[in-house]
Amino acid sequence: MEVAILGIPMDLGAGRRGVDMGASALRNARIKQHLQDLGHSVTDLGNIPVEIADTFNVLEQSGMVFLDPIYDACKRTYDVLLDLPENVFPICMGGDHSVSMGTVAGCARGERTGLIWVDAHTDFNTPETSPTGNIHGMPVAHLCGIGHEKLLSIAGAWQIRPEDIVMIGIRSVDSEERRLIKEHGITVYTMREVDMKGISRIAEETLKKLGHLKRIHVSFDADGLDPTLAPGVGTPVEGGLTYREAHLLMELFADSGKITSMDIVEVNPILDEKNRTAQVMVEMAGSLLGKRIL
Ligand code: EXY
Ligand code: MN
Ligand code: MN
Ligand code: MN
Repeated sequence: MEVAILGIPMDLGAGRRGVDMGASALRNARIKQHLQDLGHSVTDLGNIPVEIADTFNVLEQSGMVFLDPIYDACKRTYDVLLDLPENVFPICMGGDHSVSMGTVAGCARGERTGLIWVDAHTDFNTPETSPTGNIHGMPVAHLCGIGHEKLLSIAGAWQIRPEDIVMIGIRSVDSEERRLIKEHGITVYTMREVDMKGISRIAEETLKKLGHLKRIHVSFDADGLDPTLAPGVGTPVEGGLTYREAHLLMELFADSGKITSMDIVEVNPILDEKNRTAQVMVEMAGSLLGKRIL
């Protein structure tokens, strides 16, 4: 397969510094070589230019922290992805999860697209419901067409339908966010469902639910994994996906042949232990792109 990796070194949407180095950490964990060893042809598109938090003055606007520079980075990301040839599989390396407003919209290439959101959080706050103002807690709402008009001009450019979204690994939802998730009928597999049903049945149900779609984007937040496995994240929550669950999930998605793009986000090397989190996320990308033992 033709794979393109793209860095979006942005931490403006998170409440703390460090995820801007996530893309570098993934390159340092040899993401390109790992995918090439699986037989893929990999092009590194470099990084999207992003403002640096320390040098930016305007903090909060309309209940959102760093709205303008986040918009700029997402718009640039969207434009680059939209221009990629149809056969290319993009891997978008964040950056905090606000990058997905650009990546998901760009990877959709103007077509109806399914979205699999692997995360501890549902990221479905709006500027009105957010307890923090941090935009990385808001990308899915914007992708569904609710939120601030400036961000909706990218994220909502090709709206993801709520019925085309499946979330897996969820274990932290704010109270107003919970109401919105229910109102919009988003399919959510919390860790309780992972424990009760097992990950293989969840993968099967997810693929069945999204089976009518030609394009499916997997947005993988490193904090979906258990923090003992992926300590390098800014918003860790106990009780996440194990190594084996996450691997099998990626493998079963790969088997479907339906996945057309991926995000790897929220890897924070400042908080990590010897780049373990980036390494495990590189392996997840390998499994999603067809790595097999035999
Ligand atoms: N729900 C909280 C908020 O909106 O601030 C926390 C969001 C964390 C988002 C992380 C990265 O997925
Ligand atoms: Mn997230
Ligand atoms: Mn998260
Ligand atoms: Mn492996």
